[in-house]
Amino acid sequence: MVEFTPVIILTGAGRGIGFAILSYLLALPNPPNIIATSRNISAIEPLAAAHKNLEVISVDFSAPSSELRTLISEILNSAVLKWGRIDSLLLNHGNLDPVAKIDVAALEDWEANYRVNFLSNVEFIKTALPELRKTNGRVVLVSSGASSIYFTGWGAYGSTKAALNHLNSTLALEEPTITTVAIAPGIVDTDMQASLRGVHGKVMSDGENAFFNSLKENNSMVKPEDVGTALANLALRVEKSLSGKYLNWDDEILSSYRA
Ligand SMILES: NC(=O)c1ccc[n+]([C@@H]2O[C@H](COP(=O)([O-])OP(=O)(O)OC[C@H]3O[C@@H](n4cnc5c(N)ncnc54)[C@H](OP(=O)(O)O)[C@@H]3O)[C@@H](O)[C@H]2O)c1
Ligand SMILES: *[C@@H]1O[C@H](CO)[C@@H](O)[C@H](O)[C@H]1NC(C)=O
Ligand SMILES: *[C@@H]1O[C@H](CO)[C@@H](O)[C@H](O)[C@H]1NC(C)=O
Ligand SMILES: CC(=O)N[C@H]1CO[C@H](CO)[C@@H](O)[C@@H]1O
Repeated sequence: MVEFTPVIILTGAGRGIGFAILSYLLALPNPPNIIATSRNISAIEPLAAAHKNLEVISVDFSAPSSELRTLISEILNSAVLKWGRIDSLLLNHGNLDPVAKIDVAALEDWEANYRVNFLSNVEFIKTALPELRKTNGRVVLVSSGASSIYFTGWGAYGSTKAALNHLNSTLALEEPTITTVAIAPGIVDTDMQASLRGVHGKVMSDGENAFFNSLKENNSMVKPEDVGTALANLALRVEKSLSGKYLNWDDEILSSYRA
């Protein structure tokens, strides 16, 4: 029996996979307390009126480091003030841009992507550690197959996800009381894929475009609800033995989290 209500920080909750995660958590018979963030919160802000266990915060993680530090500590402080603890970080936000070949790479664009996809995660973990140690907490990082599969123009995105994978082992090594996993969600039918088939198609090769287009035509992408369920359950109860691992969402070892 759990005699407290766990507190989950969920990022990128406004649409796509994060929205599916939030919907799953809110529909549980005993839902956790949740702080949900996104840049655009118009789809989720109304939910907070109906769910006392939900607080919604609008935040842009491309902000410079000094601002990022303040933004993240405000989010975490808000959870502690309201509910007295933090049990899980489910760091799902992510941005594909810039999709551009290295010969035209703009350092500023790569830097912004590193703040969003990687540095904000480091700052979240660092700042939450004192609370996560108290609760033997969990960190679920949303990585990508693109950390080790290479597509034309994806250098910034893929390398941030590879860096995120590295965090899993370092954190697992340094913080034995916390359970960390990095999960690749597969190719999921969200706006991110729509942008690949749209504007970003200009950068990729014909073969790469044909691959992404045929996934859509064949209706063979992962559904956000399916991967969202697995990620939500990992945030609620990932087992210690998985700590430090980088896994595909459909790995056999995760079957009990997908149900
Ligand atoms: N879809 C896939 O095929 C796929 C594959 C592998 C990995 N992933 C990963 O899965 C995660 C969720 O992706 P998705 O497919 O659900 O993408 P999505 O539909 O594009 O949603 C991305 C989410 O991240 C938030 N976000 C983006 N940039 C942000 C910023 N600068 N500051 C704060 N929040 C920001 C977005 O907020 P706004 O709504 O306000 O923009 C949105 O909530 C990402 O980490 C992505 O890299 C996706
Ligand atoms: C914010 O999200 C809403 C609802 O999902 C959408 O209708 C609107 O266009 C979005 N706004 C921006 C600036 O992207
Ligand atoms: C989509 O279906 C076609 C026809 O069955 C097949 O040739 C192709 O390999 C499929 N594409 C993907 C990405 O699964
Ligand atoms: C992709 C990656 O770096 N995964 C690592 C996550 O952590 C485990 C355990 O330390 C390593 O075995 C993986 O290589």
